[in-house]
Amino acid sequence: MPTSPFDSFEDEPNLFPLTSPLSYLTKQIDNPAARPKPEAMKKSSHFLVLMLAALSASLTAAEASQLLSPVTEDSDLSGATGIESQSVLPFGTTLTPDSVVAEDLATSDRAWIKVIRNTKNGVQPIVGLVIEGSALDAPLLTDETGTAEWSNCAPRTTFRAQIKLKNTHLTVAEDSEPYRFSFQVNCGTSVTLTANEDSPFGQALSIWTLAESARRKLNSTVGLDYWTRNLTFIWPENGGDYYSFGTVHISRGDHWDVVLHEMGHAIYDMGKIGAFGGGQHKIDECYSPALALSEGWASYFAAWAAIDLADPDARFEFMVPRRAPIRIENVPADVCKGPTNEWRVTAFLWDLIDTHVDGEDTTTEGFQKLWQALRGSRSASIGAATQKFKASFLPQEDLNRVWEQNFLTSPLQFDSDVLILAPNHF
Ligand SMILES: [Ca+2]
Ligand SMILES: [Ca+2]
Ligand SMILES: [Zn+2]
Repeated sequence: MPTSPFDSFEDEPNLFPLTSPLSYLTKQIDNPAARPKPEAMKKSSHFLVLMLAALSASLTAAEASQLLSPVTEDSDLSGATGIESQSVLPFGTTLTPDSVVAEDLATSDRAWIKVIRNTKNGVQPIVGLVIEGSALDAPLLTDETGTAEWSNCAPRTTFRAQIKLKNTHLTVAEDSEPYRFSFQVNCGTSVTLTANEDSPFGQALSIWTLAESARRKLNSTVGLDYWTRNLTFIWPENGGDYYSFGTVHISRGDHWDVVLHEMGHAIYDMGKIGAFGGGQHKIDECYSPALALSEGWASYFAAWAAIDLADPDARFEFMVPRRAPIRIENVPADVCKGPTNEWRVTAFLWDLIDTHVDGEDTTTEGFQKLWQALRGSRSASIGAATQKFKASFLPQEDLNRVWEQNFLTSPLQFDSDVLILAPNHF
């Protein structure tokens, strides 16, 4: 069994606490592969501290490569067009709905507020929006249909409703301030705010409802006790899509799979699922075991959050334009073979939880079991993660079958509970 390079951080309560010893911060910034891009540097409030720390640093490359990288570099996922097509929007943090329509209700003592987004796949409800206003005793919350009810209002009263894209766990922001919008609500009416698919309003609401829906799904599946800080999504990010120092950066809010992939990095980080490998990666190539695991797990999270487990052709839509759609139930044969490829890591994890039978895969374990097995483990590779699965819930034969089918390499071998893999597996 390989030694985890992160054993010494086992008790670190938070990956990037402001109170970290300088040496710990220093090691992160000194890792060339982990060095944030200029855009990330500008955004990071930790940067000055890190720079000061780096001045007194002297780590060997080998030492540096053993350390966690807090920065992901996902230019392959974004594609060139996704990065260059956005410029900083001129409206600040105030969003303008694409349409607002009010209709009279049959009853005069209540009002409905509905927020939706039109997409080519249908109408998407915007869930979990917090509606505030002077006429309200308590804030209202939009439900799974994007609707909130103002009940028992005094007939003919009216108020200015305000919505901020922020709750206890999430923020969607231009920089540090959350986006907001306001509109008038009259008692006795139904007001519907509609977003276009890729307008500024539509992109901001897309990020919000993707993240909030995934948060709710996590809450009902594995709980949220690891979610210890407000997770901010910065959009629009000209520097492309990446996760850096606890913050998610998004170039296109309407690209659901990339948004959820970047959120996946944050969940992986907070849940201490595995190591981060730094540097560039191309989805169809092989690289370091840690990079393949962190990228593969992030896409697996995106798939779990948004794709039907019974889908016979589970795939992403926008991710990696040069290869889109990225098919994860059936991986193309030309993708680099073996467990150091992120696409195959995603497909392997997906086969463990999906309900569609393909080839030798009949495994239908829950997301929860994989989560419990990996949570806090900071696994260094998919091989190390698979060992955890074997130890906690799945027989070796089943793992071997799914492994072989997805990585196209020989199955895992166990000898007296010690994992033995071909050299390139770690
Ligand atoms: Ca499959
Ligand atoms: Ca399966
Ligand atoms: Zn990534």
